[in-house]
Amino acid sequence: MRFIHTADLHIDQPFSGVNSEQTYIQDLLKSSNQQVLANIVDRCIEKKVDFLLIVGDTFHQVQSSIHTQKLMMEQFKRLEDEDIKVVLSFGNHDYYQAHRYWFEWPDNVILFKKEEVQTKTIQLRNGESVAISGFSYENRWIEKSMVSEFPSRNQETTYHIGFYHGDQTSNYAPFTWSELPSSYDYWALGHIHKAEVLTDNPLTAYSGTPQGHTKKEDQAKGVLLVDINSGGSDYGWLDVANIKWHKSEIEIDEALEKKELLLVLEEKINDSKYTHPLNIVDVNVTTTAENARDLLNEKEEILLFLQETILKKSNHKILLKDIALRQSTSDKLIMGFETTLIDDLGRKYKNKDNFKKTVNDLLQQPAIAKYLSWEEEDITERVDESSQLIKDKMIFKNEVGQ
Ligand SMILES: [Mn+2]
Repeated sequence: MRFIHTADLHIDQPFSGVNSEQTYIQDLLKSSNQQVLANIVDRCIEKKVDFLLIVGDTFHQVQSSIHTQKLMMEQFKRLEDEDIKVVLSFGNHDYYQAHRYWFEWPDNVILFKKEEVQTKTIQLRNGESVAISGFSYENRWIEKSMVSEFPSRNQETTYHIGFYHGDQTSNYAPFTWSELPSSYDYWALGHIHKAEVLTDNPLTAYSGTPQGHTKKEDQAKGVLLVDINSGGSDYGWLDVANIKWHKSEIEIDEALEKKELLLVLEEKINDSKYTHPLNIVDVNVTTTAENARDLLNEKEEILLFLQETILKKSNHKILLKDIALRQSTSDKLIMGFETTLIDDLGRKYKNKDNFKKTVNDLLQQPAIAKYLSWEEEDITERVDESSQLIKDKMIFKNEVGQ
């Protein structure tokens, strides 16, 4: 048998931190989630699979939009026309509530609707058969393991597949994959967005999300195409993403003239290795060049300028999301917290009483006190200046771009 395993599509989830005023980008962002489903269906047809497995969190919300539902039914209908089945369960994001749905599911779609393990059987075109055991969420959380509910391997069918949406943590049907019955032929896992094949025997895998929605999800591999027959099993990843997240590390040579800085950055970011329809790039610049400090000082403006230039020159394929600057050899302290902490402290010390209480200690020291004087209205300015001094001496967590 041959099938595609996917999970965690999170259709309608926005792409975090991507703000573009370009209409083209906005449109592409909006359509990209839905396009991924169409891409998956294309691959199912092209690879002539027997069925498509979708292990939860297809929708980002419990209440998916009518438009999205319609689109999904249309895509599944395309598979019905090709005699390809869809087996789908609901996860913690899209936990099943029957009244949410406005359309009939096409006949080729087999749903797990219950928060209990059930088994569905499919007859394959070649006469073989497969039992699929799984469950859905009917609530936001499942606090107990579902492992013990899985039946032993079906002896009547050629194959047996297990569906499990969850992980080790307490709210998501807590389990570890080593507890799952090993007599099954395949374990299709969902919930963890990072793609990972956990074991080969039986083949047990998180397909991961086929398209990342945040910069942390830059490892998305796509969907798993799996072949299992009496001779054994084989699998491979198919990339179906429209939008791909990238981290780019750029080093700037010390001798670089300021006048070349923007050009060099532009050339390095506008890289032909980005092949997806839209590539969202976070850039870490490592430099020892003194003039690179100007990048930091005028960062917002530089970012906007580069965003526009690169978007245009890459033919709308590369969207620069952010630039972080790091000095490779410097006396700066690299801090484990974000700049906002300094701002928070700043707000605290702008309070007159807090400020006075703190400087009072200094005023007790004659050697220092004679240099200290301020008007009450200067407090804000002094605190802001001090915050800036601290910021200049440190590299913060949000600046190293992790
Ligand atoms: Mn989930």
